[in-house]
Amino acid sequence: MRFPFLFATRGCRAVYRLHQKQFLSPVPPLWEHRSSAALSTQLCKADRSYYITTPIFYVNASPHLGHLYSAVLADCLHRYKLLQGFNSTFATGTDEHGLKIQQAAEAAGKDPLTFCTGVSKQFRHLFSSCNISYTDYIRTTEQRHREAVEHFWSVLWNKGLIYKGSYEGWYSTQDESFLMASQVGDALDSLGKEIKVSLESGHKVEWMKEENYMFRLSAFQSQLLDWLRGNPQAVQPERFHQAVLKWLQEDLPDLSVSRQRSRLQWGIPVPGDDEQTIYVWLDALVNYLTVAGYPDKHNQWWHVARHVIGKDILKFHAIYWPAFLLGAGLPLPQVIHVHSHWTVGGKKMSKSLGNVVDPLERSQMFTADGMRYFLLRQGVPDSDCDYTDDKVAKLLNAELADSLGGLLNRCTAPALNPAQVYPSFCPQSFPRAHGGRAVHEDYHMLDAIQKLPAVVEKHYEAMHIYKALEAISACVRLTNGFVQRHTPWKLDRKNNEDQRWVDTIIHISLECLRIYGTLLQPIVPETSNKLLSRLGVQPHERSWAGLNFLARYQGMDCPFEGRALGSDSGVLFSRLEPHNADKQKPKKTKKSANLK
Ligand code: ME8
Repeated sequence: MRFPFLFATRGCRAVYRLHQKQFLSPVPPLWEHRSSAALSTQLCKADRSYYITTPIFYVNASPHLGHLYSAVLADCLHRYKLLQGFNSTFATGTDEHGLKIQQAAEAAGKDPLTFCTGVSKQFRHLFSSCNISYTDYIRTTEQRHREAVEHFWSVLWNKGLIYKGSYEGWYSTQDESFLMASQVGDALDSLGKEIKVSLESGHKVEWMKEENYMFRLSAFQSQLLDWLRGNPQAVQPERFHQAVLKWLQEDLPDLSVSRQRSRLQWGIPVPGDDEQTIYVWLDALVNYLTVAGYPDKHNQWWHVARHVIGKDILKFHAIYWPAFLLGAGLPLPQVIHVHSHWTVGGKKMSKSLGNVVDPLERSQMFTADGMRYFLLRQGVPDSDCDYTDDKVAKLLNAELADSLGGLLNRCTAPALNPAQVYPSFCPQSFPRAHGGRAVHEDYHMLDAIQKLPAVVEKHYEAMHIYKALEAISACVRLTNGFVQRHTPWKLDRKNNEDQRWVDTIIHISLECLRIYGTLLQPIVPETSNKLLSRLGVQPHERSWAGLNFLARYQGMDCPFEGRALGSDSGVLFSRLEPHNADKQKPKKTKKSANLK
């Protein structure tokens, strides 16, 4: 055993160096891609694949708000990359093996597969109701996944990275996680009995002693440290990167990667040993490879993998998973995007507290776009956020209904736009040099909107979606301010000069709206579609490359000028009445209900 292990480890190092080089080679920002056609073609050929995943969700209970949040974040990144012309694959699905699921099925009096199929369908239904545009929905009970896991196990085994040993220590079934003594504390259960719990999750832990298979995790400590130090963007945001580095400086014992079949039947048996079941986390993590086509067709996608995960599963993704991959000689994920949690009433959602927010119900109440907008506008990856229905209603009314919807309504209303067209821009009214009818603030607005796509791109890339939305929202306010400042409804249409100025104001405002609609597609696909259709923007004109704000101001032709608007299909986003929105929660005082 010893020789192949040493050999394998050296082999891994060689593979790792190769990939690290790939990690370290700087990828030019996307706006540089566009600055040179030749470079762009070259890079696009090499870099056009994008692969984004959500965690696969446990089917022991129905989906909650946090699950939708992970899915919406990943969906937003996927849609954004598609707009940029990338070939993007987006995987989500359900994690169906393990003791926790076995026990939940038993409690429900169902056989495990029937139980899993039922809950997995609920996730699928939620995701389709919320326009989560995944390209693959994986269930770990599928045959393709079983084959991938068996192959992956055999690779690790053949490299001498798995050995038979015995594990004695704490185990949390809720987290499906092994814990060291330092990670365990005392607590009282609901009957006042003393129990041991995981300090991190608060879930009950039990002492277990078992013969099982161990993975040589300890052998990867320094390679993992090198990977993280050499790739400061590998785990984002920074605070989570630091957390992983800290863990890696502590003891990193070998990891138990199987359970005795007598205790855990609901899982994939260890190849060649029917007495053991593969540890559910090893099984689950391999789903990312299964979707990519592992073991023989994964090359196109695997080297560009990015995982969106919640902070609770960081250790599994940033330590165990990269170690398994290094062991198997596979590239490491490009980025692990970590997000924080949603709390309700300042507390973790839990059945016992009765504060679990049902995302399906909320998306029916606030619309799918409404929930997507709220989660992405208010969710901050760095820190936990508290959910209330009241906050949702206030935010959506202010930003989608009043600000964005109001702007569209003003500029397309027959009173101001009787011809129902994208009117002409008059360069004399709004010259590049001052001197027309535009004032200082108007130039400031044009400048801000000109820069907006690059700002949004930067934030989308870093999964700081809330910052992108903050920037868009600020620009919408600027455009509303522009219209308000010039009160086009007061101008005299019979006067040619006034008429040209009115047209110019509307042209600019519609151009602003076109930019907002295009940039918002990954966030609120239905609302954006409605907005862009009303402006007469065709589906092929909605990509990132088509953004080109206010071409006429830059002396170029504008393809929209003079074009008929699309038909009016009603208000962009209906205002929510507080009594509808606040169905469950007691009325908040004005102060506590303030938006962030
Ligand atoms: O951990 N706020 O599945 P899971 C925000 N099957 N996001 C939350 C959240 C909250 N309060 N609670 C959960 C598992 N999430 C494993 C994953 S992956 C190979 C296996 C989100 O059903 C968050 O992304 O417990 C978390 O990581 C994910 O749901 C996992 O949910």
